[in-house]
Amino acid sequence: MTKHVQMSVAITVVILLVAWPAVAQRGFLYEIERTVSPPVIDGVIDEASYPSAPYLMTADTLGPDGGSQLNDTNNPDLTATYWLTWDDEALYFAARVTDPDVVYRLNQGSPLNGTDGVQLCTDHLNQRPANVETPGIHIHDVVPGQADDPDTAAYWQHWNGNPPDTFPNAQWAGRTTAEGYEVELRLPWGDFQPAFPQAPTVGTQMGGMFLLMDFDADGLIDLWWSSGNGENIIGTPSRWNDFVLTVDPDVDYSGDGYTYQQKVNLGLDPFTPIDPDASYSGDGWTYQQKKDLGLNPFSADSSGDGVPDLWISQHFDDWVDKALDPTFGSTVLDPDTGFTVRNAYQRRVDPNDPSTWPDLTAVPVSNAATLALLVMVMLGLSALSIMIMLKRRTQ
Ligand SMILES: [Ca+2]
Ligand SMILES: [Ca+2]
Ligand SMILES: [Ca+2]
Repeated sequence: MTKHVQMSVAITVVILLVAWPAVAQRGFLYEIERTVSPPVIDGVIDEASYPSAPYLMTADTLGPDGGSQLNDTNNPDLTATYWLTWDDEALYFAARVTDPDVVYRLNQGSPLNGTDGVQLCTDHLNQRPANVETPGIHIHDVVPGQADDPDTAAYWQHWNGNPPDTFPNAQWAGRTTAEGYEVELRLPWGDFQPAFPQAPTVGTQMGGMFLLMDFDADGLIDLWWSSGNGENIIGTPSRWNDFVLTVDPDVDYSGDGYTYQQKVNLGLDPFTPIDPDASYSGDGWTYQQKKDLGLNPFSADSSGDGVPDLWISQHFDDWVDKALDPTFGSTVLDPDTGFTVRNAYQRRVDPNDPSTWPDLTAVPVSNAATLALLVMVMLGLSALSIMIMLKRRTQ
């Protein structure tokens, strides 16, 4: 165990023993909403790609938007606003902290615990182990640094339960602000170790937690807030919170004008754009061809009247209006018999050539066959009766 981890676990144990009796209780559910475009990791949280409703920790809030205050504080203005989002490539984390007394790297040997900063804890395989040193348990420490001092530029330090170290492609950035600091972190899914058995998708569940550390010039920790249920649970991943990957069903994630829910309802991948040269209607016309005609590019029967667009186009002039008319299939072609356009399609006859139309008033073949069978049965029964009568006479 490295020094800073030993210190982290030691603080955890002390806090648990002294102030917070162990409560075998999980934390809160944090929904991680998918982003349409990846955030720019530059230390400035100004992009619309972050979900509009971040999670907030203040001294007065508890619950999914709050946290657990683990030390007394003389810093009542301290708040932390957290954003988490995701796409096919990565998990993104950002935090905006209001802290009027920002200090960094008080303890160079233990940067995870000796500086103002935020931590994101991840149990990406949702293993829920009791031991923080279990492989797959990761703690990410993000510190904003000081813009006027290149030696204390923004940094990120990662600890995981089972070396060798992971996340070779992580990106991070931070900066101080008039109110405190902001940090951003990008963690590619491919860097998580052990690897995901399959790429994370909507509904993927993980364990996770946020942590906010606050120091001032005396170097002693003033506040350690976690998003848990009233205790510092960093050393016990089984008590971390629930993270779940979600989407907004009303958002267009593929940039083709269709929302997530519309794509799902059509049976299409909501994250893959429509290909205008592909056919989605089953009638051979491409998406763009049907779209240009004003027809439904996802159906062979735009009007839903049982008569396909293609068949109408083969038999009628001004056919697009007819293909869009939901009453067109009920149009009567022969007033004497009630023969309709839909009847013509169903029998595959020419709607413009009455000589091809069947006589709907004739007894259907199936009925004639039933009648013939009945007659044969009756004849058979009659013959049987006659034979029985003849037999009785001869006795
Ligand atoms: Ca940014
Ligand atoms: Ca501080
Ligand atoms: Ca139709």
